[in-house]
Amino acid sequence: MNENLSNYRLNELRTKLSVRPLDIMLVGVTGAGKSSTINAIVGNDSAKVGVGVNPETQDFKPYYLNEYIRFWDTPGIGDLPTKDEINMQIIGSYLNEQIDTIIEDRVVGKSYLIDIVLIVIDGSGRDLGGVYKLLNNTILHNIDTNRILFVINQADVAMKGNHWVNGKPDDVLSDFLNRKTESIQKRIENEIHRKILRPICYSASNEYNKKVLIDYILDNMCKTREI
Ligand SMILES: Nc1nc2c(ncn2[C@@H]2O[C@H](COP(=O)(O)OP(=O)(O)OP(=O)(O)O)[C@@H](O)[C@H]2O)c(=O)[nH]1
Ligand SMILES: [Mg+2]
Repeated sequence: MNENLSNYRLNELRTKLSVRPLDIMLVGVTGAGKSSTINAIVGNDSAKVGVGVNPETQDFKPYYLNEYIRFWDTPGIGDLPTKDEINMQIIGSYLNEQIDTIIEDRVVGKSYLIDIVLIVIDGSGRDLGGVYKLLNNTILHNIDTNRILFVINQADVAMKGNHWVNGKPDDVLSDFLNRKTESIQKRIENEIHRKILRPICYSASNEYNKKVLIDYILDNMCKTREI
């Protein structure tokens, strides 16, 4: 529990990432567990976690895992429609923000601030309406599909807490999670008319599969950042 990940794959990051940190923005509906995910990875309680589905995070804030990886926490969608509109506009402007690329103190060009959008889905529910809203209203207009990743949190309560044994899913829950992942992938592909990578499942509050989550992010950002 609470394994420190700040040195995880560090040599690889050090040799391959010559410029600024990888920036990963977590988005999703309120209560999906974006802030909990950041806390599980970054390893302390720096991102404030809400109670149940009450909206908690109100602003856009960066959290460093180490000097090479930075996560951005964002407010969840599904609160007030007017607030959702504003937050989706802000997400769009972050995705379009370009910053100087600096190598050895020299500006060598411009690149997007946000490298990857991580869409955090609550694995305990079925409703993908908030995810579709985010995709259709802002994400798809502002970033290439190959820089969007989908992940499923709250694996522990996917079957209402049943079949979660000793900090991991038993065979019944594993099978359920596999089918759920496949179904979420297909539903999203139908909605956006594009192929997506098969999502992975984890549990932020149980720290289950958090290395799988980091691997998933690092292994799939190779196209843009050559990891
Ligand atoms: N059982 C379970 N609960 C979780 C998990 N991840 C988060 N939660 C709980 O879900 C609730 C919401 O978590 P947050 O991390 O605040 O969710 P958020 O997506 O940041 O929410 P907003 O900031 O409102 O957008 C809290 O009560 C968490 O403890 C998980 O993996 N399993
Ligand atoms: Mg939050």
